[in-house]
Amino acid sequence: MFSLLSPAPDFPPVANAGDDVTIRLPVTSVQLNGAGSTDDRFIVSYRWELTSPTDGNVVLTNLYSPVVDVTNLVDAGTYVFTLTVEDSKFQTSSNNVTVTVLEGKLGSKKQ
Ligand SMILES: [Ca+2]
Repeated sequence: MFSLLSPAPDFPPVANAGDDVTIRLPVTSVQLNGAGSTDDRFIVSYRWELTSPTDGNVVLTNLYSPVVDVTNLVDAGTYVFTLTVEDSKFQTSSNNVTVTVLEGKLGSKKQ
């Protein structure tokens, strides 16, 4: 039963890690933007992590902000990053974004 005395609802946030990205070597960096994440009140924290692969030397800079800089994507392949956001009521939401790194153009392969 709804009562005016009950606490105002505070719905969970909705994380949005942005669109999937494809880059081609020798480009080894990309910026991911989670600013499209929403909440009925406000989001208090952002956290980015590399979910897959779990090894490697990928570097995330400013991983506790809406926009993260990813560098050192030196190996061609598929990388999955997870953005987790938390609202003022400690409710969380996660969303993945995939970064595909393609080999360089034919004739420019690594030695
Ligand atoms: Ca909320």
